[in-house]
Amino acid sequence: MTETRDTPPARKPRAFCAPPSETAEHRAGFVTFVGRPNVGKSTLMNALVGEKVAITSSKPQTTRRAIRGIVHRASGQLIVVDTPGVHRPRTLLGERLNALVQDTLGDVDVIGFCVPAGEPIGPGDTYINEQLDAHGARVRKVAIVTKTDRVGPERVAEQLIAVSALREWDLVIPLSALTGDQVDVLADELIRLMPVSPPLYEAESTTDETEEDRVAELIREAALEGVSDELPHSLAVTIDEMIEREGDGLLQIFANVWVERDSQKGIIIGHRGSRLADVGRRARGEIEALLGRKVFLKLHVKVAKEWQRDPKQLGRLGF
Ligand SMILES: Nc1nc2c(ncn2[C@@H]2O[C@H](COP(=O)(O)OP(=O)(O)OP(=O)(O)O)[C@@H](O)[C@H]2O)c(=O)[nH]1
Ligand SMILES: [Mg+2]
Repeated sequence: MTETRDTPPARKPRAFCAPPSETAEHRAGFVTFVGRPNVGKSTLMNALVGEKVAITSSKPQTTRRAIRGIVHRASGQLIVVDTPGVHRPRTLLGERLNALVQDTLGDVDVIGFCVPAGEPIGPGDTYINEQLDAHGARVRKVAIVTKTDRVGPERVAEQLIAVSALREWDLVIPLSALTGDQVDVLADELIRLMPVSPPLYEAESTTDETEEDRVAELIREAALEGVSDELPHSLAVTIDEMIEREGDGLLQIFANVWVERDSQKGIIIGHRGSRLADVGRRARGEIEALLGRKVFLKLHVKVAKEWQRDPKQLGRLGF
């Protein structure tokens, strides 16, 4: 028997659950967002997932790993792979981050090329666009004009025309991850481009990042705020231990904030430790929100000389 719209309102609504039928055509697959640093890739992934899976900041090179965020919709599932911004590498770390992006591009169903609405398309963007040629028609290509809330409709239209001239895209879409405008439209369109497939992740999961990695990233995000020049690039965070205190069960987190030079250590710590205390306070708030419990956070600032250029130290820091 089919249900009609005349169903009496008194009747208890059924929980929505897509029946496993052949006509349902549940789709699932991988999409990666690529683009220059700072164009809003991680903010967009978080908006799609509905949770802060990746840290974001106004500093370039915020993302340093391929981070997966899972988007669940009735019609399908998207596994978003957020990647580091592609840039001209100046260090071994930079080279490795660019190589990571290249590797990721070969592994996905859809590539989402991101350009901000307010900045003209430049050599950095055209370089990345050319890299997409290596991935044939099997990989769908979508252009995403980000940060539309920052400009007027005329500028958005200009950018849509400019990006459309780069290649024949499967989709060109303007959106704002900040206001959420068009984010759901993108999710629906991306699902339509995915292969028919059962869900690849369980319904509750939003990422496969470990708790420890997420905690380290939240500390790095807090440390990034307010620093400038080379310092954002020089920061790395590792976790020594996350352990419950006997008695009250308080979660104790012991973490290291790495910098590359002694002078940077002083900046991070600040006058009488004031800056580090502030970083710790902000990070702890975010970590408690993520884990849903009280934590004690102890940060140590350490120097790993020129770690961005040193293969051994890069390995130790997880790159
Ligand atoms: N106004 C506005 N700002 C945005 C939007 N999306 C991102 N931003 C801001 O742009 C900055 C960079 O955002 P991210 O998401 O970290 O950029 P990214 O492309 O992941 O950067 P990398 O990881 O360094 O490559 C942050 O300050 C964000 O708050 C948006 O839709 N509107
Ligand atoms: Mg990012």
